Amino acid sequence: MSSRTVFAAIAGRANVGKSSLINALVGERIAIVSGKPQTTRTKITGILTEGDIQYVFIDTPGIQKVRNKLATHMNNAVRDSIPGTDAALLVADITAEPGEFEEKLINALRSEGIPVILLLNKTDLITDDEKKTAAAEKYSSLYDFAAVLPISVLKREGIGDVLAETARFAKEGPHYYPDDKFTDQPEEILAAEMIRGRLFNAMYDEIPHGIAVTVEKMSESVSGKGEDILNIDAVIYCERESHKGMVIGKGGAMLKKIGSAARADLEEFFEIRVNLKLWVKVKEDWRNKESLIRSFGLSEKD
Ligand SMILES: Nc1nc2c(ncn2[C@@H]2O[C@H](COP(=O)(O)OP(=O)(O)OP(=O)(O)O)[C@@H](O)[C@H]2O)c(=O)[nH]1
Ligand SMILES: [Mg+2]
Repeated sequence: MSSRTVFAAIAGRANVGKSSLINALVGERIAIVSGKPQTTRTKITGILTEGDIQYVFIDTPGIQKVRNKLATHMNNAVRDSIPGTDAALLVADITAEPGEFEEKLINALRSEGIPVILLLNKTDLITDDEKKTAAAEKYSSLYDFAAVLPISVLKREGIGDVLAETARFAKEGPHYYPDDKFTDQPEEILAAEMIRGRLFNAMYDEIPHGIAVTVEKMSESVSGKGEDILNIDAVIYCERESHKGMVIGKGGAMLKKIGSAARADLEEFFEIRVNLKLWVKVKEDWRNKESLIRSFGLSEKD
């Protein structure tokens, strides 16, 4: 049987559902999802192998106005993800008009000569079919898309169509990754992101954007009862003392809540008992310090 591989970048403005989509496509929670814009900070590879075809999807941060050095790195991660891919999946919110961000992205994709599949996500939010068609028409006047698909990642509608359209751009050749691999992210990064995801979701209204999580140590041991345990030591970095206080919460309540939710996620993902230790530290203005951005694994140059 001949084998084929397709590389597809997932791009779009913040909060449109790119990370939700990569998780749905791959069938694993490899990218964190939140209702807050600018959740994803680096590019994340999700892999799906079905029969002879391997899909390599690259989730990217939502493009944004540059407010600090981290934002520049996030936008660069998008720019660096596009060249060399066989197709781009441009995700947009079907309830919103195309704007400056979409036009910029479309222009960048046009200049790279990459076929673009437009995914109009969140169809579950509109019941009127005419509105769906109107959105598709508005976008279609901007570019000659390879396909325009209305989808709802939330309802799992249209995911199969996304795969079918992406498969059209697959190229003959050996698979790039082993067939059972679903992400190229190291375990430490996956674990750190799961913790950051819980922080984002537990502190929805007050969460400061300047939060980073690093996993300092991951090691396995055996408990007194002979049970395998994964020990994870992680540090939550905040930009200010006041933020640290918020993350810890009254009597440590918030940190406890985040810790136990994150531990449950980690146990489900790694399929092993997890002993999670969390520390909270302050690194002032880290989002403007290149060395810290790099040490948190957020520099695209690494
Ligand atoms: N109603 C609805 N909500 C959705 C759908 N897909 C994703 N969402 C929600 O949209 C929000 C943003 O989802 P993400 O997947 O984090 O979006 P993103 O594009 O990766 O965002 P950034 O990483 O910040 O650029 C979350 O609250 C999701 O639950 C959908 O099909 N319908
Ligand atoms: Mg995302």
